[in-house]
Amino acid sequence: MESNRKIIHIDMDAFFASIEQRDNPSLRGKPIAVGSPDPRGVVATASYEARKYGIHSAMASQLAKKKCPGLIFVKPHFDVYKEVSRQIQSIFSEYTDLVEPLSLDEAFLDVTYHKKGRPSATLIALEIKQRILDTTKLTASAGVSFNKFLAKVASDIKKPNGIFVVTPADANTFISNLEIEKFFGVGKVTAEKFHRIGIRTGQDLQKLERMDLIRLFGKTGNYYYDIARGIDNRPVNPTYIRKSIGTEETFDQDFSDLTTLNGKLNEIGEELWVRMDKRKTFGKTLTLKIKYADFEQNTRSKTFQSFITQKEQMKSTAMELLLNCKNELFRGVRLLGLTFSNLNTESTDDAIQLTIEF
Ligand code: TTP
Ligand code: MG
Repeated sequence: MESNRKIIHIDMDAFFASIEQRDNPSLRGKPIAVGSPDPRGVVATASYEARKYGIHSAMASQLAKKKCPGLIFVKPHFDVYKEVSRQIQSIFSEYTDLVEPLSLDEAFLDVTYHKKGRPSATLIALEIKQRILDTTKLTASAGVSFNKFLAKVASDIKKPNGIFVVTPADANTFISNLEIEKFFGVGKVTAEKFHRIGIRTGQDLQKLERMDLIRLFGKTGNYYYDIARGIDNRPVNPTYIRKSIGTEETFDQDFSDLTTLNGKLNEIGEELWVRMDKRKTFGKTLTLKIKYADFEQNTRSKTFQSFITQKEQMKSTAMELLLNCKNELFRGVRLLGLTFSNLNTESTDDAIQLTIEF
C-alpha cells in the first residue's frame, strides 16, 4: 500500500447555513434552510439545528417544511459564499501549493512537503481549522490520511468542527467497518446496487474480486476494488481540469408528452452548444439526465468514437436518448439536463487526436 503521502481534506460545516447564521444573529441556534420555500424549491443546505429533523441538501422545500414546520428559509448570498471561499483558499495556500478545491467549501491539500516546517499533518490540519475560525468565524472539519479517498471520508466522521486521522496502521480496520454509502464516489444508486448483492461494509466489499466489480460497475469497478484496500494513487491536482460541461433546466410544471419534452431538450441543447463553443470544447459522450415528478433520477449516455463536432449530431443524439425513456415519461418530467464528457480538453492525447480529425 502506497502510504507515504500526507493528505488533508477540509470541508466547511453546513457552509451556506453557517454563513447566514454568522451574518444574522437572529438565525443562530435555529433550524434554517438556505433555499426557496416555493412549491418547486429545494434546500441547498440546512443548519445543524434543522438536520435534527431529517432535513438535508437537495430535499424538496415542501417536504422540509412538513418535517419541521418552524423551519426558516433564507435566500442565498452567493457573493458572500465566494468571498469566504477565497479566504479559506488563501489560508490553504500558505501551507502548500498542492491544493485541489472540490467546491466552494472543500479542498484537498497535499502537505507531504509543505511550507511551514510543522512536524505532523494533524498539527497542520488543526492549525488550518483554527486559522479558518479566526478569519471567518466559521468552523470546518478535517480528515487527515495518506490518500484522497481516506482523507475525504475521514473529514465527515467528526462533523461538525471535528478532525479525524486515518494512519496507514488504522486504514484496514477503518475501511472494514465503513458503511458502503460512506465510500467517496458511492452515490445512492450505487449503494442500493451494493445492498442488493449483500454488500454493506468495506469488509463485505473486500470479498469481491476485481473482475466481479468490473462486471458490475465497468471501469469504476477498479476504483472500488482498490479503495476497499486503501489504495488510491490519485494525485492532489492543483489545476482543476473540467471533466464535463452540462446544462439543465427544472421546469415550472411537469411534462409527460414527448413533443413538448423534445422542444425543451432542443432549447437545452442550444444553451449547451453555446457553452461548449465558448470554451472551444468538444466531447465524445453525451448524457441525458431526467428527473421525474417523484424526484427519481435517471441518466442515459451515448459515447462516440470521435468528438461530436456538429450541433445537429448533438441534438439528434439527445432526442434518441430521450426516446429511449419514452415509456417512463408518463410519470411526469420535472427536469432535463444534457452533459458532454470525455472532453478534448481533458488530456493532450485527445487534443492531438482532435487536430488530426480536423
Ligand atoms: P456540503 O459540504 O456538501 O454541505 P455543507 O457544508 O452544507 O454541510 P456539511 O457540514 O455536511 O459539510 O456542501 C457545501 C455547500 O454547497 C452547502 O452549504 C450548500 C451547497 N450545496 C448545494 O447547494 N446543493 C447540494 O445538494 C449540496 C450537497 C450542497
Ligand atoms: Mg461542507
